[in-house]
Amino acid sequence: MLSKVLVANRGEIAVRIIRTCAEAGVASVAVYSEADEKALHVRLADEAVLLGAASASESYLAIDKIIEAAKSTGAQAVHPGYGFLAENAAFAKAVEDAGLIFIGPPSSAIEVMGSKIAARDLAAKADVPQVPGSQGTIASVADVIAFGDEHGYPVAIKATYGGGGRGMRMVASASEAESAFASAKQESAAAFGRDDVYLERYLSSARHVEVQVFADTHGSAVWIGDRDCSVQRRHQKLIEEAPAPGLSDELRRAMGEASVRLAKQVGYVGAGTVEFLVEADREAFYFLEMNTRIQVEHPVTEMTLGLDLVAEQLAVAAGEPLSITESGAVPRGHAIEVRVNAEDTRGALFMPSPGPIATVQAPTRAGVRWDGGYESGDEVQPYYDSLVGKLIVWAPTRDRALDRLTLALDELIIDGVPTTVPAARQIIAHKDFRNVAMHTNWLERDIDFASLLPPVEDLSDTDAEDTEEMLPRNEVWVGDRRYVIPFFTPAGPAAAAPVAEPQARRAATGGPRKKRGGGAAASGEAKSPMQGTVAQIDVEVGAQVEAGQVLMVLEAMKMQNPIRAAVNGVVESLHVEVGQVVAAGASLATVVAAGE
Ligand code: MV4
Repeated sequence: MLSKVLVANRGEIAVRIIRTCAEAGVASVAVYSEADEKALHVRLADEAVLLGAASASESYLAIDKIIEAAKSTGAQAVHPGYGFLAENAAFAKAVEDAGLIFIGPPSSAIEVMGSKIAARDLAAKADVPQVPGSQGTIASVADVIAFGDEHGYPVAIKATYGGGGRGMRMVASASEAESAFASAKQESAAAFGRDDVYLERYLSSARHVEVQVFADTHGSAVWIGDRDCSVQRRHQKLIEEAPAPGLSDELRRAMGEASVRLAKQVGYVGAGTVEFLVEADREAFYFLEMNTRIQVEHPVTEMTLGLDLVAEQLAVAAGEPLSITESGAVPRGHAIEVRVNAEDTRGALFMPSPGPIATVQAPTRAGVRWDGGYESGDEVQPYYDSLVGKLIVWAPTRDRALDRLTLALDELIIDGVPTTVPAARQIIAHKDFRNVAMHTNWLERDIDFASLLPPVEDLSDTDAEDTEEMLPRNEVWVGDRRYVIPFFTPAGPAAAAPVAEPQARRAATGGPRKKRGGGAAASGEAKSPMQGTVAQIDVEVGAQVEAGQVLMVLEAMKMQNPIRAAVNGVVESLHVEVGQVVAAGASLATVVAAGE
């Protein structure tokens, strides 16, 4: 077995890995940022190394610092968890080159699967079915229309170096091709640094089913169950379950065998997940992408198969053969996981709401597991993902698991921050979810999610003061893009927010609004409408700007939110830098109106 493992992550997955290390007799090294000095993963690990400032680029994404921490503590291996550097081929390579063991596949496998086009080519070679797609990256909008003419609409435009749905746009007809192509490229560039896109035939009401695979260094590769992850909002999974309900044994086996063929084709080692779209009624499945990491939702597989997948990862990394020698172990009962994020779901907005957690208390009933990253008194930081923990239930049948989950959600106590629990309760109480009538577009297309959750108006904060106050955010959809817009009104909370003003007038400015002749907005500070990260700054101090012009882009909840000038004028000052995390209401820039 390994002697010491550095865990290059934070929150619940770092805690999860450290706990298994302790069970396996493996010493653990935590790494942390200045914001995480008191974090649970730091408290639990045998040793901890400070990486740097709070921003992820200074800490959990700082490859050199992490390698140095592994060397200085004498760790033999590095576990990347999920997110951060988990699917960064350069990081895996740096770990390998430092003579350390990367707990995951070879960097070459990460690299291949990182290009969705290379992954599709490999899937074709391994005889894994997939939806029709373009021959590699496309050059222009004409390619979208030609593809739509040939294969029919809808068409999906996807980021070549993306994944997880970011940069993805659905094109319903030729008339939408131009704007979808432009915004897919723009979002891909912002999210992945490269704007290559490719095409696939878009399946509108399939389910999202993934297969867990595992391979060792002795040439053995197996598939061990599947999970349904169809319930997603803005490509964030909310609920996952195992086994995927309603699939025939033949379909499961065909998907499992296809997944193992792909894993073998790429020389895979360790835990991996192969994602598919499934049309269960047609017994059809289509490869989407392969995730080369342990996934957030791995516990539902563990609960139904009686496994510890992290322990298996450690064993494989130590060069041991897989303990699971056969594919297709039959799951026992049913497991469902709910992701619990510190988010304010009022008005179905899901705004990240970090802060101190007064109390975390998980239910204690039979068949319940809580994988948490925080204890009472800990603080959810604004710099990272808002996942507080995962509530997982197991029961002999899916119906009983849903009943148990309903009670467990009632019993879960998290005080101090709002959570996504109310949204999860609404979803699992829905008859379509109970009846396995959900699919990838169910939540966003068929369910009026906003109507399920309390409207902002009903619960708006009443601690407002002064005359100008930032109201709860509003959101506007332009095509498939979400824009969050703050409204500033003279008094009182949550008067119904207008939605019909032109974009330029709804610019993200706060502070006193000096009225000028004709009612034009005057100078002002551009304030952050939400907690987020400055992804890009488009102007310099002294620049002439027009009302509505984009000053910068704020990334929040994986969306790119333009911050626009309220007035024609000059940028007097910029108050933030790229990469900086800003709180809601933070001052971003000051624009002085022309003539002032
Ligand atoms: C698709 C798709 C339909 N057709 N591709 C989203 C995550 C990423 N791994 C792939 N995803 C999808 N790719 C084609 N050709 C449907 C999804 C998808 C999805 C789409 C919209 C809303 C929710 C979704 C949930 C899961 C998968």
